[in-house]
Amino acid sequence: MISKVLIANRGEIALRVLRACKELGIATVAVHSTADADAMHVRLADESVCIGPPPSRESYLNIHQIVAACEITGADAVHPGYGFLSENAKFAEILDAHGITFIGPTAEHIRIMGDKITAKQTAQELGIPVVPGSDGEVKPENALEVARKIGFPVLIKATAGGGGRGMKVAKSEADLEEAVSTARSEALAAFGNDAVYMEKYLGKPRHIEIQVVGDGMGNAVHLGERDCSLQRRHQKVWEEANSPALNVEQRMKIGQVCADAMKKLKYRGAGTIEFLYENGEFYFIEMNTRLQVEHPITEAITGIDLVHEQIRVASGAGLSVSQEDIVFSGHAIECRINAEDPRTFVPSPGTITHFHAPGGLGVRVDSGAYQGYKIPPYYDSLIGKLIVHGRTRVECMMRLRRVLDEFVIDGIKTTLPLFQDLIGNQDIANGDYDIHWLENYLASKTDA
Ligand code: MV4
Repeated sequence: MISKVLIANRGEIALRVLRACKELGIATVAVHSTADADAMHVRLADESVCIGPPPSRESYLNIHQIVAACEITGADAVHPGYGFLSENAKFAEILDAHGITFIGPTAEHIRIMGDKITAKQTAQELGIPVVPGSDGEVKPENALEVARKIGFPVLIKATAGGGGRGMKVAKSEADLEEAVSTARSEALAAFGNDAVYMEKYLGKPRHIEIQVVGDGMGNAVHLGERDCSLQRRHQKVWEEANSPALNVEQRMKIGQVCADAMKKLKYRGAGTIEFLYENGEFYFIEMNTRLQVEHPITEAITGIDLVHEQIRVASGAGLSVSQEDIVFSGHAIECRINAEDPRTFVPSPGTITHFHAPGGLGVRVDSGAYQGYKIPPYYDSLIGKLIVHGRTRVECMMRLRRVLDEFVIDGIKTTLPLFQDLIGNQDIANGDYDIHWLENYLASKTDA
């Protein structure tokens, strides 16, 4: 059994994990940089340890400091949250070597899915549909032959990339050589690994991801999908569960394919299998071996606490639910609230002078912000997530509109006005959008 969890993260996700630990009667240790000494999760934790100065590489990414904090406090488990060290296989191995439970997958599975070529090969072996493409790495000498087999347009991707980093489109043979060499040199510069692979480029897909949880012993369940197509520069802005594009049969089918794959893999912990969805077909692109920012909308429609499940599985207690126990009810939408100018998206750190979170049936606000809190400039600009649930998508949208008008955050600029704009848009009301819709919409507004 786990008795004390060190939360190796900050901001809203650190608070979210802390809440799950407290509900399970588990002691909590917060770690923070000198810039986060006043953070909400530090105030609410049983103990806290300052692990360094503001820069992430000297604090939240500093494995030695985090392990030392475990030793000092006697924490017997670490929850990594998302980002930072959450998908760092070396970190998972180091914790294992110290006899500290890593609340997440095995280092082996983190490594397999972190390399996008081995991730895709593994997905295919497990029976998950993938994007047509190269069978492994592509080099300048075989790129043309591979591209002709796939058919243009093709997309060149870095195997060490992910999240949209290091991708290059080649529309025709004329573009190919430069696209491959540019992708390789950018991958080498960004990730220290120049290996690239090639896929058929899908023009107008949706981004639909499946939530899975495995117990590491061959049991696994799926918790439905999330539609994350509304993104700007690979940053998700608005996510929905269910996807407006799927029906129940499609949901159950792709969900079962993913759950069966995780059983075969003996996957341990929470994971997200990412697909592009186009013309009724799913195409695997990546798997994330961590809890995702947008997990609360899945919790809203299933009633299952995903961090409880992560902690149960990490302690060897197995899943609390079988697939038959999981009932999907209603519709949920998450809006990511960033401390940014709503038009230019330029970060807007500073002190929050007024903070009033909305409430009522089906309303959840995951945020560590409070009146008087100073948003530091050192980290990403997410200051909170607004999650709204309704029995139907229409009810959810009606509630979201009311909640957006009730939310007060003064003293800094936030992206709340963007959502007040989107909630009144006809395409959004119809759920009629793909991965390019938001950037096209924003571009049309600045052109106007
Ligand atoms: C693609 C694609 C089109 N065709 N792969 C971007 C981030 C990473 N998850 C994979 N991404 C894409 N892969 C093929 N074969 C388009 C994207 C993409 C994208 C995917 C999901 C959500 C937003 C996106 C924005 C731009 C490009």
